[in-house]
Order: sequence, then structure tokens, then C-alpha cells
Amino acid sequence: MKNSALVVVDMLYDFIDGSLACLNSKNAVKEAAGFIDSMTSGQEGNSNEEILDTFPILFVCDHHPADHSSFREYGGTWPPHCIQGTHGGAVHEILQPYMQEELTFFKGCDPAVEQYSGFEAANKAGQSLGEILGLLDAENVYVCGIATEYCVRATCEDLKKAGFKVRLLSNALGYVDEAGHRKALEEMKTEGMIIE
Ligand code: VGL
Ligand code: ZN
Repeated sequence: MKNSALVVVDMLYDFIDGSLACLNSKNAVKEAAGFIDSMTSGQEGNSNEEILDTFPILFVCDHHPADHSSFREYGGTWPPHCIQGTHGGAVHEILQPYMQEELTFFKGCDPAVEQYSGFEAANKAGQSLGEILGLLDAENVYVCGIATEYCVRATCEDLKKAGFKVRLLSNALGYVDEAGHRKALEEMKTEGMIIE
């Protein structure tokens, strides 16, 4: 049987309560944690490492240098956010117990390049998210995160193109704008993503 995996996109403090705080983010983090519990129930006696063997959880992290070109003062559209080494760039603490170095992927590291999709984000060893999902033989890829209209959508579209069954956890999403979130969900549905 092929495996399932979860991709957690940018559930980072700057998108939750920081410089780029998004709507529904706090609730989305709680929903994501609840989903992880539901997928791993029956494994209460197991360590987080054992849980991750059966249900891998991959984290995508926006990880910008302080002079990134997506920041307003460097010609971009966003306030400074998710700067490498800051609290704002850290994953929410309730999800941290599920993180593993080889399943943590960084994007937006090159100051000159905006990178919304997490598909080519790379772990410390230089392996991409897409590559690792392939190695895990994942068929169903659940996705949650922030922000629906930007990084979540771009990640889902690349996953779909690569042949994964994308299952979007609609209650576990944060967004910049409510109407934009709803429109993106509708469009993603037409593109073949499964809205859970
Ligand atoms: C994102 C804006 C800038 C996102 C990242 O994660 O959706 N949005 N950088
Ligand atoms: Zn960013």
C-alpha cells in the first residue's frame, strides 16, 4: 500500500501573530495538531519518531535573509518576515515536537528569488520536498498551512503536477484575505485538489 504524508506550510510565528499575521492562523494551527492526533491515534505508546515512520510530517519554512527582495524596502510587496534565526521564522511550538531535520524544508533563502511553492524547498542536506515525498512513496499528500492564496496554493499546484493526490485540509488554513481564500479554494477544487 502506498503511504500518506502531511505537508505543513509556513505555520511560522510571523504568519500567526507577527509582522504578516494572517486570518484564522491560530485556529489553523490547532486544527493541524488535531489532524495529526487523529491520524496517529492508537499510537499513544509510541515516540514521535515512531509516529513519523508511519505518517511522515514534512514542514516547509519561509526562511529569508534580512535583505530579501520580497520585502518592501528591497522592492517587494511584503513587510519583513520569517528572517533566518528569528522567532518570527520559527514553527509554532505545538507542532515542533513533530519536526525532524530531514523533513524540514527551507524556501526563500536566495535574496533575489521569491519562492512561494514549497515543492523545491530544501532540507539541510539539500534534498527537496518533492524528492523526499517520492522516496516516501506517498500517494495521498495532505496539506495545511499559511497562506492559502500564496504558499499553500503554489505548493499544492506543484504537488498535483508531480502526480500526488493533494488533500487540502480546509479548516487548517490561514489566509491574507477571506474572499481571496474562498476563491483560491474554489479554483484549487477545479484544478483537481481534494478539499477535506
Ligand atoms: C508567504 C507571503 C510572503 C506564504 C510567504 O507563506 O504564503 N506569503 N512569503
Ligand atoms: Zn516570504
